[in-house]
Amino acid sequence: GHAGKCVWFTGLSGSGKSSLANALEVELNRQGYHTMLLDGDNIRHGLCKDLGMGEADRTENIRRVGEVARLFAEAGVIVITAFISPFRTDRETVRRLFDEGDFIEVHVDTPLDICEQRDPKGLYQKAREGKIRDFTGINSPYEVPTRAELTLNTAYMSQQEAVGQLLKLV
Ligand code: GGZ
Repeated sequence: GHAGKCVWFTGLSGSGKSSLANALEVELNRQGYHTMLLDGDNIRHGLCKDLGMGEADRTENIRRVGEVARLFAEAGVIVITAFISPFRTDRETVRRLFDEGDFIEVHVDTPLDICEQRDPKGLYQKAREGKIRDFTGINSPYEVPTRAELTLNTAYMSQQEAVGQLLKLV
């Protein structure tokens, strides 16, 4: 049947994963593609509401998202995911669920200091104050991708430019 695929955004909180994922989805829909956007809003409040932010729970979160992404892709949908997905081995495990070329890892490589300046939800400040444990980039690791299909630094690039690069790849 029609080959679906998965565009997997990874990056820090506040890096811009969600806005890029949304902008990509809008453009793909405009071009007539059937898409499914998976993010914390529709996953962590439902399928994964039993999971927290410790390492094992993040691994399980990403495993479940990967399996759901594969199901949608098998149905011919372009799946777009926006999770921090901080651990390299977890991302590689998801990659192996897909045929070569059907998993597009996109590193939203916005530097930590810029994410922290943006701090749209005040979470970095809370983490600095010790009010959030295991906050990615502060007291929980983010393992930088070594084999991303695309790296985007939103600090030096307009969203329009970033979406243009994404469309060429998808
Ligand atoms: C990182 C956290 C944390 C901790 C709550 N660390 O920027 P946001 O707010 O909207 O997105 C972040 C989201 C991270 O969930 P993910 O499912 O993407 O994480 S993972 O892929 O690691 O499973 C952030 C918020 O939840 N948040 N606590 N401790 N981000």
